Amino acid sequence: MINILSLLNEDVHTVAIAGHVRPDGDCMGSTLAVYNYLINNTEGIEITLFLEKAGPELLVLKNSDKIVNEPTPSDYEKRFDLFISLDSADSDRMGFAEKIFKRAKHTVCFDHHISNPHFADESYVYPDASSTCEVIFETFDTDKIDKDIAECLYTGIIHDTGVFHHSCTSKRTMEIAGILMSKGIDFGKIIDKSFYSKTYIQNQVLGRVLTDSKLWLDGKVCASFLTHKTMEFYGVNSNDLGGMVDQLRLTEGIEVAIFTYETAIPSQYKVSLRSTGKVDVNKVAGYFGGGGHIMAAGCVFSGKPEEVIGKLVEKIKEQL
Ligand SMILES: [Mn+2]
Repeated sequence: MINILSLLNEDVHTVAIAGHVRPDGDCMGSTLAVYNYLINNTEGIEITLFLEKAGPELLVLKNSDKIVNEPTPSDYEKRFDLFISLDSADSDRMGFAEKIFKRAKHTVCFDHHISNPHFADESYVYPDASSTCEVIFETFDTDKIDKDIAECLYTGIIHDTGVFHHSCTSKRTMEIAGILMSKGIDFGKIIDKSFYSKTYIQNQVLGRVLTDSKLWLDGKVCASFLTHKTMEFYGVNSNDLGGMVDQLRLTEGIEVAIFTYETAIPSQYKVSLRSTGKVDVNKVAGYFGGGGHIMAAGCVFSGKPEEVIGKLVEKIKEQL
């Protein structure tokens, strides 16, 4: 694995870092880990982190307040010497930052999504890694990882492994987590505050999603959805919906959990899929233009929610 500092040769004066739209724990953790690491270990280089606004539980990470959520026209005109993309399975997943990526002189991508087409000039894609934070850890010198950086990396790892229980968790994941613990992080607090804690409204919506869920294919699929209208009723947005599909996945006897919600565009549904092992949901999502991992994937769909779920169930059935 390369050392991330080796990307910064003498011609690099400006660096842009970006993740994916609707940043999750791994996206925030990996981008901020790289941002903080480069800030700590370089001099005279302008470093900018472009990312959409994340949920408040992730804004506790060091230098979250330095993130540029809305680029200026001059940001769009600039040609950055180096662009580092993290946790983004494709260039369009970067959202607004894709424009900045396309103008950059040299682009590098670090990721763990199996569907990543190696879209950058240099791509480091490790589908066996639990998270982009795990990939990024390997590019750092362990002794240059301070407590703040360790918190970023640990956050990303616990989010993408579902606190060390998804199958993407490996011996190496645990070794890395152990090294990060040795940096003095309050791991219990990070897990509770960033992963498990929910607002009252989020818990109410979770209750609604569980109540409305239906079983398909003799109980092998559990699916539920939220319309935009229901989301407005509760006053929640997409950031509040993390963990819904994971709770559905815990339903006894199921092979696949489906959770979908209507975006701001009427009849457009964002789908999350989780598998318990038999079904490759990356394939299912891929059929509808999405992607992800074997056990967790997503796609976007247009139609009525019952139709969306029906079409997904048909594709799942082919694998059972
Ligand atoms: Mn990730």
